[in-house]
Amino acid sequence: MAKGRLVIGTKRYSSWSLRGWLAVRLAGLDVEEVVIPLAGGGGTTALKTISPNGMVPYLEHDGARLWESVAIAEYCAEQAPGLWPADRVARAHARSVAAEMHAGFRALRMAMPMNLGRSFPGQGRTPEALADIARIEAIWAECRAQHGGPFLFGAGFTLADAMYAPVVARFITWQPELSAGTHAYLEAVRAHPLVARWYAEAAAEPAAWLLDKYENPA
Ligand SMILES: N[C@@H](CCC(=O)N[C@@H](CS)C(=O)NCC(=O)O)C(=O)O
Repeated sequence: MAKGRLVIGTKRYSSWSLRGWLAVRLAGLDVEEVVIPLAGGGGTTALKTISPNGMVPYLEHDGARLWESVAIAEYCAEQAPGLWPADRVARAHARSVAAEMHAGFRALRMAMPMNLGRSFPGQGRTPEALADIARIEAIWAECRAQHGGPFLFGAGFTLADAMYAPVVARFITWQPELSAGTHAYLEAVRAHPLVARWYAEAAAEPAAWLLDKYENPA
């Protein structure tokens, strides 16, 4: 029997769920996966009785209860320490860029929501979103220059990559102008087996879960 459960939202749209799911899968936790179709905009009533903050991801594992993707990520790193870089200085850097993602880039998240099944080139380019994109490209370039790529901290996919995986998905969907180095990083993350699996499972979700606000953005 599984040691708990991971509650997530619609894979096509739920960027925070993707972060938590990647952390849990990278750590190899034995948990049942429960997918709740999102209503969008915080209106998913089913979550109010499941998750303490009414949001996904939410993890129950071996007596522990965790909400907030960053708390789930840190818990997973306790179970599998290799999810952060081994070097102390690199680990500090990885934690900082992961925390910056968790705390920020709201303009990008609002202007270019995650939708794994669509393509919206040229749309969503508000000045604020473009400023967020510039900062993200600078973070990725610095990390990859220091650690050699293809991921942010070298050859291994860490929790820093998990935190930015939904940004990769946004860039693939919304196609802002990006550097060659950023494109190389998008390809590396998109090709990771867990990311590929998430995309495939998103594509198999029922059509009834589609939300007009994300399929036909203004
Ligand atoms: N700060 C939270 C954000 C979680 C969040 O906003 N999750 C969204 C889905 S991506 C949610 O649960 N929305 C509830 C809803 O749409 O009803 C985290 O890091 O986990």
